[in-house]
Amino acid sequence: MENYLNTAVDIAREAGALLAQLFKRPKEISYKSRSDLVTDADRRSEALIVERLRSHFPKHGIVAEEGGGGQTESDYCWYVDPLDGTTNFAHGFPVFCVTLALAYRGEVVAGVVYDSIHEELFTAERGAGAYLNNQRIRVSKAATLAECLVATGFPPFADNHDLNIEYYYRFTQLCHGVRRAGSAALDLCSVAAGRFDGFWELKLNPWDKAAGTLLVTEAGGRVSNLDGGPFELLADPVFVSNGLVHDAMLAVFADVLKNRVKR
Ligand code: 2AM
Ligand code: CA
Repeated sequence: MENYLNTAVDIAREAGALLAQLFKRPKEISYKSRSDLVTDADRRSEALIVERLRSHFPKHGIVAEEGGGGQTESDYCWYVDPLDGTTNFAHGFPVFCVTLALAYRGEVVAGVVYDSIHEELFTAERGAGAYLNNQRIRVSKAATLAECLVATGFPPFADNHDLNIEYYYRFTQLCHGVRRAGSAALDLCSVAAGRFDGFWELKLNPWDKAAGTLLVTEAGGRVSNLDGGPFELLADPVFVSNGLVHDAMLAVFADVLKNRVKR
């Protein structure tokens, strides 16, 4: 497993260096749909990552956001987001990353998230802890909502997810604040590193959350869906916390939902 992780780290560093270089130049933006933009950097980063993964692990499956991967018969599958935070990248806001995760029979066993602008490398292997630049990280110790900083995310144009505005509003009243930085993989790492005490997002793809959720659990945090049921990589939504405030946050989601249904 260490070999898989080391290779993933090398690839993430190489792709991250490419993104940092392209970030300084004028961006070429195109649209997958009205609300889904993509840049030349997404495609170039993905081409690099897929090429490297194929040469190291020719039998492994690859699921990559821009469609460059391919499924195989292997028990091993890589989930790749060549640029998480594309909207930030396109606008010149320096919050984005590369993320790769390896799943064995559907369970994520290793993950890497690399923020090349701030030179922060987050890594985790199942059962072996979570690390930031090779230093062990742990979730925060906040035990009440009143002392929490939490985070969420919205799809561009917040298509069909207006309920999240209500969660956002409610948590703004209950804790230090709600951040919405625009890269789900980095938000998850911020929970793992104890910067945020909780994070949820209603609609994400598996490549956005595969590595980051492993980071959180390996840092001692808890992951579930929004009603406390089991988290599933291939389903929505995702909710992570330091564990200590998990139940209190679940109660807020339930309360918002209940009051909304009544209206
Ligand atoms: P991306 O930058 O790789 O597209 C924003 O909070 C998060 O949502 C980002 O991680 C972003 O990933 C993701 N995202 C962007 N557009 C999305 C969409 N249409 N559906 C689901 N997730 C999306
Ligand atoms: Ca992406």
